[in-house]
Amino acid sequence: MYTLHIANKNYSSWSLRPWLVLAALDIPFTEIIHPFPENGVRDLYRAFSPSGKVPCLQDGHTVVWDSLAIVEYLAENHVQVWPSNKLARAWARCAAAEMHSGFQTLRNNCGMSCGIRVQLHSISPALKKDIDRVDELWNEGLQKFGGPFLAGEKFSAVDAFFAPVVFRAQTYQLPVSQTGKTYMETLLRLPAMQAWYEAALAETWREPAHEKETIEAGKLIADLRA
Ligand SMILES: N[C@@H](CCC(=O)N[C@@H](CS)C(=O)NCC(=O)O)C(=O)O
Repeated sequence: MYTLHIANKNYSSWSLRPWLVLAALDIPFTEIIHPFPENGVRDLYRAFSPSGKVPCLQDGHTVVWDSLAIVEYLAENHVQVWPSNKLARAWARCAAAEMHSGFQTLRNNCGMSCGIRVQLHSISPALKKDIDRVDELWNEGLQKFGGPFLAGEKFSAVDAFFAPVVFRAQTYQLPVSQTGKTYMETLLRLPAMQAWYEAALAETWREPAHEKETIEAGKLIADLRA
């Protein structure tokens, strides 16, 4: 049985990716949540994760850290992690890798906080560029492979890599195309996404650094958390 170490569901965008792969594909696992300490000292993650970061997967004596490595590790045992079609699989891996290594402005300006709604003060050209590229990728995948998921009929790891953006787009009402909005609805309706969202809303932990980051970006319109 896999054990996945994650942080707060409200904030931890990296944790969401492998968690969603496991949950949406019905792969049995146990989750252990390590809330971000309020004093910002995160060395305690070193107790179970070599990088001192989450997510981190334990499979018996094997420890796998970093969301992309975890997903690739899972793919070795579960063929449904990536699309079965070779072209779709190549595209899905490219899009997931691009998300994993880029979109710094989107990440910095629109920190994930599932349970709040924020009206951004402004959208800088750099942020607009990131949003437009996400939307372009979504449109490309949906058109090429027929939807409703990015690489075709079935949910796969590439959807998991964009799941945090879907929550960010919901929180900050990011401007995406109609096709992008339809894709967001598809992902938000996924039972595993709903389970994550409900758990995020129920959390009562507040971590000052994340709270500050989200409020700095704009005006708080709603806080739906417990
Ligand atoms: N590239 C890593 C990033 C992991 C990451 O930054 N995780 C954050 C939480 S969402 C973390 O553990 N931060 C703790 C710290 O930086 O001390 C991945 O894909 O897993």
